[in-house]
Amino acid sequence: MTVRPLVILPDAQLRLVSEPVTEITNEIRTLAADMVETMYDAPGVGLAAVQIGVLKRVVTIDASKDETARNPTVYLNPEIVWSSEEKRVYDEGCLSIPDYYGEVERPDRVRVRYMNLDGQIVEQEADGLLATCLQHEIDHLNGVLFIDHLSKLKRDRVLKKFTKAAKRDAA
Ligand code: K2U
Ligand code: ZN
Repeated sequence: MTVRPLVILPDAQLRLVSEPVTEITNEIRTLAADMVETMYDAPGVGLAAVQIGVLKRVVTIDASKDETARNPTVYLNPEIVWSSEEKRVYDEGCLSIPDYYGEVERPDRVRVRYMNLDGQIVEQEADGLLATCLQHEIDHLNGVLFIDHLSKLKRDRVLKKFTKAAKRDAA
């Protein structure tokens, strides 16, 4: 397993739509293992494959509160099949937009359908941090970032800050 470098805003890759996984190959299994390693190293609660530069619909999440017992879940081709009417606001962050946080309102509970690494189709109902993270990660697979749920003013400010930093780092 390898810790892979993170793709950071304003990298255009973050705006691309990721491709479905059509076959569970050793390459997919290695990708998932590297994502889990990278997620814990960050540290993060979740990670989408695009955040390490791979445009495949693969997500890893470990929203368990007990940091000593690692329990990651690998989601292949995850999709939200039901969302609650009730909403919840969470102060979100993103490993691709380091050290920036903003309040995002999302459905409080969701039901997600995905394929696991054994090729089985699974449905899972989630609430709390897991529900927020699932929606955040599936947004990533569609080229959507949590700043897109903020005001244009805040989004433009963040984009300007990270674009300036990227130019400075390139010089
Ligand atoms: O996709 C990512 O960038 C990892 C995200 C996952 C996440 C976003 C919002 C809310 C919960 C999870 C985070 O950077 S992981 C770090 C984290 C953990 C809890 C709350 C905020 C950020
Ligand atoms: Zn993110």
